[in-house]
Amino acid sequence: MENSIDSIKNNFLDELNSVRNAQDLESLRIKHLGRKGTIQELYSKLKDADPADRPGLGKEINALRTIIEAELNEAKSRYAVRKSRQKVDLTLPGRTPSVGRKHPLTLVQEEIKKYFSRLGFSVADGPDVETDFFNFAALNFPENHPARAMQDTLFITENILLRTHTSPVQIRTMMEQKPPVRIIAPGRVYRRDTPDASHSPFFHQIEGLFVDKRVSFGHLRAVIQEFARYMFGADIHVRFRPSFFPFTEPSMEYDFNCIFCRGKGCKVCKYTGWIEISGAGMVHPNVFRAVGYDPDVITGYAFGMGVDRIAMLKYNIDDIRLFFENDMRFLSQFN
Ligand code: 2NL
Repeated sequence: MENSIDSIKNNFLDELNSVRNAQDLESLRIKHLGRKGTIQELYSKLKDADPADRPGLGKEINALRTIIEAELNEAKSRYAVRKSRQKVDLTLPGRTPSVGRKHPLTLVQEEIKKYFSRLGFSVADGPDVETDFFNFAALNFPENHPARAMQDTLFITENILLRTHTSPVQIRTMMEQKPPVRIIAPGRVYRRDTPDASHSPFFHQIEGLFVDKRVSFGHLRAVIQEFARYMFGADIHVRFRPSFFPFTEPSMEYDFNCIFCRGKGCKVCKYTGWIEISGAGMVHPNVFRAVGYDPDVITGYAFGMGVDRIAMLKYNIDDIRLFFENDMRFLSQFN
């Protein structure tokens, strides 16, 4: 009995050495650990042994079984690694990495920035969370004036709010720099609005500001007119309408020829031939006072434009919410 335990062990180790694949290994396992395997056979022979020797022999058989199990397991894991390596087919074409793209709003924002940087404007930046002073008071919104209600502000505290326009960036810049100032302020702005196809509680604006001596309304008109041509084509005309903002005087709103019907009248422009873009005007003297400029010497124009709105026109998109849902089927169409 003792002899057969030893010879089974030696046989097993020899056989293990000549295992070449998973099949060999499995046959070896069945041969020794299977229901009719050598280990089971040893256990059944145990009852023929001298009762005095049985406990010792039992221990030896258990020890052998443990060794066989451990060796087989180790060989199996070694073999599994080899198997998975063999599976790599180096002739297969690689997986195409999915390349990121710019968001349509980023593309349009970059295009607008390019136009203004050619005219000498630099880009200014500021916080989304603002105070009443920078968002309202410095822009000549009187306290408790209905003009504040026009803005549908999202307040954080009585004094802290989410900016409703990027004008605070211009206020901060003017307080830090002396004229001339020639900047655009692109960024996200917030309003208390229920989302629908044309409203979102946040959207994107680019405001421009040019401050120097002897800046005129004519300069402003020319810059906007040229912008329309740059963005939508040489045949686009601009219409200026009188309007009111607390921070500009005089103030105007401006429309572009409908880019779909070129002014003839269609569904998009509601058969008017015009599409509203945004507002502009000459900086109000009270705004200059708030930032410490002398309104008797310093003049300036300012304008706003909605990036989302321009992107919707450019790409013929009829729902602003598409910009914020991050659906790859939508976003992957822009390059
Ligand atoms: C609009 C379009 C506008 C301005 C923004 C501005 C900024 C400063 C001073 C004066 Cl610091 N104006 N920005 C001017 C006119 C229009 O945005 O429709 N806003 C309600």
